[in-house]
Amino acid sequence: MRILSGIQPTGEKHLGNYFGAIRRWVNEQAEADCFYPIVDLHAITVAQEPTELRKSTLSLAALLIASGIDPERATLFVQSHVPEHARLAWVLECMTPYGDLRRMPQYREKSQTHAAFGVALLTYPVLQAADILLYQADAVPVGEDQRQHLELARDLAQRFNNRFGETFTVPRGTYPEVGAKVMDLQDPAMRMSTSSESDLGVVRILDPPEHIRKKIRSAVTDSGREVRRSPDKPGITTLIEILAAASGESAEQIQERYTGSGYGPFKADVADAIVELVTPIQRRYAELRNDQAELTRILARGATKAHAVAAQTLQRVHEAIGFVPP
Ligand code: AQP
Repeated sequence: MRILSGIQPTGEKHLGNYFGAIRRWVNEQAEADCFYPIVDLHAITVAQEPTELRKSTLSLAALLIASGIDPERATLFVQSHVPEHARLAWVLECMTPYGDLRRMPQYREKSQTHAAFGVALLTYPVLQAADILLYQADAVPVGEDQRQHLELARDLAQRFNNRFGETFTVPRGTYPEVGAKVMDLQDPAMRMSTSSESDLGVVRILDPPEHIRKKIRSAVTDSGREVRRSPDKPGITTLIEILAAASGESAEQIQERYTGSGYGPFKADVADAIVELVTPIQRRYAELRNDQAELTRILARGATKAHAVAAQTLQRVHEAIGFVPP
């Protein structure tokens, strides 16, 4: 079983990234052959400050290891260290209908909120397909926001296989039962996101405990006092789901426990559960983040392993489409 999933070295990673992706990556690595790229080629689809990008690529590697990714088991690497990603993306772009990309929800959203953007904002789902198909991944653990991108990767794999013969494994997206879409604490109609408008709405894995408590205390709720999941209670629903994801309890158990207690004690417990979850990660991160030489070594080893697999796939692709070998 081969697994691939990537993460961008931008912003500080939040509970959505953790429940939707990172924690599942840690669980998968015991069972499967896992490839986890830090996708810096994706990060530059919007402008990045070079010093900051370099720094956040290494800090993200430290955060992933602190969260439990074991570089001896999983292949942790930087996407730009393996040139086959960009090379396969070009081949796939040549067979991707323009209309399919214009319909992608993230393109529609970001093209409206950014004053100027490059064409890569339109084409990056094809690069994402290349990331997955290069490693012949069977499964791709991601959050719900990636569902349409995964469909595109499947379509491209099937289209390529039909036209040129069996070349790619057709991947399937896998989504968690809880935490597939963690919502913003200030605007529970929106997904919790790095580029969210209000910092108060986003709980970051590296937030100090007092910030976490403040964010949970200030989370928007309705004026009632019933701890219950319901479409007319999106704020409370978000907090119940976060507590369920952090504690492993079901939403029903949580609702039962807080019957009649009001929002105060419930919110305090949500904050405690998050602090308990992130404290050991923060401690390990503080130990790792300054050892740049070790992080660089780990990423170089990962790139060598990733390159060996990626080069084989690209060679098969080039043969299939009729390129003359070098
Ligand atoms: N709110 C979320 N709930 C569940 N899963 C989420 N993911 C992101 N937000 C949520 C999942 O996290 C993984 C890595 O995402 P990423 O950092 O590479 O990029 P992203 O999805 O673009 O993250 P952001 O925070 O939302 O950044 P912006 O604001 O720049 O778009 C993916 O598996 C994703 O599904």
